[in-house]
Parts: sequence; C-alpha cells; structure tokens
Amino acid sequence: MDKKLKIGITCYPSLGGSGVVATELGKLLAEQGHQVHFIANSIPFRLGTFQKNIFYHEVEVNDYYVFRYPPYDLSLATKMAQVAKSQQLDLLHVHYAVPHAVCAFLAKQMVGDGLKVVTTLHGTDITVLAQDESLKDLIRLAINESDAVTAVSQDLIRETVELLDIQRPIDLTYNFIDKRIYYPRDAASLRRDFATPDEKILMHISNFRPVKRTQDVVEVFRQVQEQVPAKLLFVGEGPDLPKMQWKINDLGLNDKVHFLGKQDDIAQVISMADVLMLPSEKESFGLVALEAMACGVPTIGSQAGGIPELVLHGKTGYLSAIGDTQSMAENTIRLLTDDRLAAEFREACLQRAHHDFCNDAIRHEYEQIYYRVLGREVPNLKPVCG
Ligand code: GMT
Repeated sequence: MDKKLKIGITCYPSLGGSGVVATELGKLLAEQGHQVHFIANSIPFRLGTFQKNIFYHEVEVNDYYVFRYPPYDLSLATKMAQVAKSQQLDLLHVHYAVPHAVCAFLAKQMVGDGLKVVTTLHGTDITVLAQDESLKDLIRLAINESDAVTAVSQDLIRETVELLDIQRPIDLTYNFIDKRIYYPRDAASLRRDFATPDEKILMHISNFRPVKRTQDVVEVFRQVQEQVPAKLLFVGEGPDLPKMQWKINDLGLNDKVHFLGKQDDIAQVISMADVLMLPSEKESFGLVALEAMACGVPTIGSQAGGIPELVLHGKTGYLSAIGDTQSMAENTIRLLTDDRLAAEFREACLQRAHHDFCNDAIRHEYEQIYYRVLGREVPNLKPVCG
C-alpha cells in the first residue's frame, strides 16, 4: 500500500510567521515524498524555486459588480473542494483559523467526509479574532468541526480553550527551524556596513503591528546606547513604522538606527545581531526568536504568550514583564558587556534551537497527526535530529 499522502495546504502567502511555517512544512513533507498542493491567492513567498512534489493552485475571486466585498472566502472554499476532488487529496491542512478553517469546513461539505481537515492555530486568529463577537461562533464551529486541531504553544492552547470554551483535544506542535538554513552565518563584512567594531547591534524583526510594541524597542535602545556603544537595526515593514520614525527623530537617535525594510535572507541578516528584541504584547510563539536562536542570537523579550516556552530566561535570553523597558535595557546591557556570558548564551541558543525545535521532529509530529485522522497506520518515519 502507498503510504505517502496527498495534502492540500492553505496559508496566508504573504509575510508572516504562519505563512512561513506552513510553507516550510510543505517543503519538508514534499521532501519525504508526500504530494503537497498549496491552495492560496498567490504563491507563498518562502516557496522559492521549483521542488518535486509541490504544486500551486491559485484562487481566483469573482468580482461581479454587485459585490461590495468580493467573496474571497467562498472562492477559496470552492477551490479547496475542486483541488481535493481532482487531485484526490487525503486531507487539507489549513493554517490560521480565519477564514481558512471555515473554508476547509465548507470544502468538506462539498467533497464528503473522506476529506479530513487539520487546522493549525497560530496566534492572533485566537488571541485577537476570537474575542470579536462577529467571528467568535464561527471560529468555534471551525475548530470543533476540524478532524484535528494543533496550536503552536501551550499558552495558545490554554487561551483557545478559555476564550472559546473548547472541549475537544488540541495537539501541541511547536514551530521549527530548518538547520540547513538557520545557522550562524559569517556576517563580519555586512556588520561593518552598520556598526564600527566597538559597537553592538540590537535588532528587531516584525511586521510592525501594534502588538509588537516597537516603541518599547526604541525606548530600550535609548537606555542601552547611553551606556554601551550600539546600533539598532529594524527589519520589516508595517503600520507602526511612521510612529517609530518620529520617536527616533524626537530622541535624536537617527544616526544610530537603520531601517532595512523587508528581507528574504533572515538567517544572514540575524547573524549580524548581538541581541534580538521581542517586547511583544501578544506572541503565541515568536518564530523570529527561534530563527535568531538558531543563528546563536539571544532574545531580549517580554513574557507574553508562548515566548517563555521558547526563550529560556537566563539561558537563551532574558524576559521581562510586558512594557518593562527598564528591566529589558538592564538585561541587554548585562549581555552586551559580559563576553563570557554572551558566549554561554550563544552556545545554549544553538543547542536548544537545533535539538528542541528540529524540523524533522516537528514534521514527524504533523505526519503522525495526519495518519491518525485518516485512521491509517503510521509508517516508520524516524526523525533525524542532530
Ligand atoms: O506575529 C505576527 O504578526 C504574524 C503572525 C501570523 O499569523 O503569521 O504570527 C503568529 O504566528 C507565528 C507562527 O506560528 C508565531 O510565531 C507568532 O508568535 C504569532 N503571532 C502572534 O501571536 C502575535
């Protein structure tokens, strides 16, 4: 019997942690010989070059003139059902509850019970959207009707259960990094473009939404650079960018802050940093902290959501209460002024990222869930984590 699966994956294809995880997972599954069909409104940005076993199906939206809002969700659900039928998919794995889990539920109604649905919750689909009364009941329905539900941290499972009064089991599947991509890169020459040899580099990478508290990054940096020669590098783009630029201007820090915009090769960029700043208000996991960890860079962050499950306080970074910029600045200064401590943290980061969040192990966990919902025996797919 052929034990390889045919899997449909839907995610947000543009910048964002959930899209990154979904795409990287799809690539790993394809490497294992599974057939992976991405169903989305554009090609996921991390998909990269051609890879065997990966297919892409674009959703086209009907923009008939009577529609004030073209019904993307309905077109997506229909496309999922069409692809499921034409490609004989075993299951749909949807990332982010709104609208993807709801669309998968509709697709299953069109295709029949043979099509299984696995939903992965990533964070704001629960922590923000499930608090919205206009969406709450729909999200609960989609979660309850999925054949399996996974979440990227214990904290997100807890919050899902509490906010939506969910009784069904939710599997914990942490995010992962691909060690073939995320390892400390030689960044010496790149570093020289931004900092002198005696200056340290603080970095923040995000989509600059209010939950990221980018103002805190600036405030921490203001305090740090008074005591340690340092530069601050921002990577990404988003709505809070103008506010930050004003603040940096007001503080007279223009010469010490660089904006790199969106970047593809995050491993190369992160390898320039001495610390990563993640002072978020909400963060179900904090994929960027894992990417930094895998490149040997510790995180200075908040205790929000799932961050403490990833960043070990005092070992692979330091965590403070949300908004406590003074404590974050003190911790940053401690790390930046003690070379032995910094070396210990770097080693602990590499060990933890490459052992505890290894791509093969997490891919295997997802495969076990797939075979379970299909009622099939799990083939022996032993993960290889070094
Ligand atoms: O954090 C973002 O703004 C993007 C967001 C997303 O939906 O892509 O990230 C969420 O999913 C990531 C991957 O699982 C997690 O690492 C992030 O912590 C989570 N973001 C929040 O919870 C705010």
